[in-house]
Amino acid sequence: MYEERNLRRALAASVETHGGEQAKRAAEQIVGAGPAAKKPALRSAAARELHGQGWTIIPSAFDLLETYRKPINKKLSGKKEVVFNHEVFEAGASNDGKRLQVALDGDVGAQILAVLWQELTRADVVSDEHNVNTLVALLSEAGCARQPCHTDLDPDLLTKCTEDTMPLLILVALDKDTSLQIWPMDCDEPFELPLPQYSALVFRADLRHAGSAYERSNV
Ligand SMILES: O=C(O)CCC(=O)C(=O)O
Repeated sequence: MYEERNLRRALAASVETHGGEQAKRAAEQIVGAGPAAKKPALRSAAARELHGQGWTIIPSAFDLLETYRKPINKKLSGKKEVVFNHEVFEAGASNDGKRLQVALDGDVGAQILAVLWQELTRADVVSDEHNVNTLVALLSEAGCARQPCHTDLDPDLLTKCTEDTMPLLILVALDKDTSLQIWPMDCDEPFELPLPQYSALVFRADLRHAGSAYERSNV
């Protein structure tokens, strides 16, 4: 069991260039989008920031996800998967076992993905090549260490990606005091990027980052 008052909840989702048709259809119903009309290349201020520095924040767009806290909490009180969390990023390295995740699938997952897609579309950071899929809730238990620096996909496999086809990751902070460690391009040192409650961090799959250390149990 996790102490309700000590939980911070976040959602992480991936935006990839394949899969996720169900969520996209659900999203299309919400936003009323018809059959895909080819959009011009991404050019909103948020999209320019995303591809210029590697990330952008969509502020306070996700307070309506509060509605889904009950089912998310229920999932988090069940069986969870351990996420890598060792000091050295290598197979078999020790892991404190305090960074955990659970897949958010089924109807609730599809509904949340639809909300995400709607906001990503509104912010104009996704292209017709993107689909949103693979939704997880992340939980860091008290004393969870910082993750090692990593990218979620191998950057060597992404060199041919355009802004329209670059896979993206989204981290939604459902509680206060969430952050992510970020290594901007060409920087050896990370900085801690605070994520305001209900904001979403959208970042490119080639951005180096790490989950923050947390003193108290949180997501
Ligand atoms: O736990 C977090 O805040 C981020 C996790 C993460 O970046 C990852 O597992 O790839």
